[in-house]
Amino acid sequence: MVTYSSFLSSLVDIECIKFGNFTLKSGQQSPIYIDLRELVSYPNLLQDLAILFQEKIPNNIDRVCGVPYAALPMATAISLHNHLPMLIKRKEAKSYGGKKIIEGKFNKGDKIILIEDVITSGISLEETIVELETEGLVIEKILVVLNREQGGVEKLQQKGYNVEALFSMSSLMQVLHQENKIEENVYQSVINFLAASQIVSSKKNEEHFHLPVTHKNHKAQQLLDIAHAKKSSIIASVDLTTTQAILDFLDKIGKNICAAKLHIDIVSDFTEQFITDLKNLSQQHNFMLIEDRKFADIGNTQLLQISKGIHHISSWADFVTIHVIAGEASLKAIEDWNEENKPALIPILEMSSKGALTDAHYIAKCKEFIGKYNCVVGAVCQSTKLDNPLLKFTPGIHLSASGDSKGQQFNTPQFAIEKQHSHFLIIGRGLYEAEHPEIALQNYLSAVQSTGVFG
Ligand code: 5BU
Repeated sequence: MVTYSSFLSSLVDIECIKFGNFTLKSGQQSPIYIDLRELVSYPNLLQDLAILFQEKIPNNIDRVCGVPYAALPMATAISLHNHLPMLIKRKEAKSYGGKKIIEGKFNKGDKIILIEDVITSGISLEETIVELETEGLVIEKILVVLNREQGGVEKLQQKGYNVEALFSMSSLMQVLHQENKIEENVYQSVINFLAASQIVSSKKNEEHFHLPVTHKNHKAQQLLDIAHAKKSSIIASVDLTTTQAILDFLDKIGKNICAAKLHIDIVSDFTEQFITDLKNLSQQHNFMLIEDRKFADIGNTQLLQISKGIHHISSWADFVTIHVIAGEASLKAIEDWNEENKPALIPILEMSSKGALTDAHYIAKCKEFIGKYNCVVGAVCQSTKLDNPLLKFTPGIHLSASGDSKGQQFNTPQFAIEKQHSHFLIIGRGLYEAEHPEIALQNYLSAVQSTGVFG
């Protein structure tokens, strides 16, 4: 059975990925060279690629379209594997016989999946998209083998296209490193090279929105310190229901997140030992703990809910979420609570779900008082702007889905950071439902870091 890492290892074996000293088209010197055109000579690997892509193909697709040359055999493999009719987008229109730009049968309005080998700045894909749309085709999704992390994916996503890459340069390097496919010094030189080229490409953009460095609340300060140290403002929402599944998942991704958010009341086999294990893991991988309990009662009951019961949340959670529907006094009760290591509060101002009742009036009323309390570090919201020093936590983040069938609405990490100025991104199913959460996390991290939020 093909896996992401076995596929990448094969790409190194057949020298589609090479390490050394190469001069790129731009004249730049690079320690890594990737050319996926050679794949055409390896039918087994093309078949593997089709298998890896299979889960990323939506159900409603009418045609698969390949762009010459590297993506042609890939699109063919996908077409055969999924019994999807294929189209070819010519490089230049034929100069005879009707100047056709697309080969193959299609109808206007057909939904297509566009296959590309590599995306860099996205310019050539943009040109292709215009040509296909002019022919009346609807680009439902764009699948790319490699995201070179030079802004192309983000640019197309901002234009509303659903783009997904199998690998990014960073995730690819991480996998090869973990698989011992490359020497440590080669790994380091490529990582340095990638970091430098990302800085160059991000500097081409205008002013960035930055994650603050300091905060008056010590828990918020700790969260910011971790985020900057790891260059990750990602909070994993671990909505898994058994203790082992939660611990296993966090052990895999813990080193690249700044916090884990739990719903402790969905854990079916909760034990005291779980809290011990969770805390140990959070120390081992240096991430903080958020309980998304969404308290919504009078002050006195909330204090009991936070500190008592089998979950005794205040003994382990660094932060808890809270609705301030019960009014300012319910918040003040927690501020006045004389408990040294009480969790900091993240009030919910605006929910991500369709038809949420958190309207502008409600949000404005909440904003009138939440900033007064030292125990409040920020708020959960979507497009609502928050005043300094409140930190913005945004759930409803996914790289490839726009929502679910139960009301959730997703935005991309780039949208949340660049357009909504979110400080921390809360990601659930995008990570824990991924076949390889570590690789998925790398893709989310690349998207976050490409915004320049870390300066
Ligand atoms: P998802 O799998 O990425 O959709 O998970 C999102 C998580 O964030 C999940 O635990 C929700 O309960 C939580 N959430 C949310 O999605 N939207 C909100 O407005 C709030 C919390 Br508040």
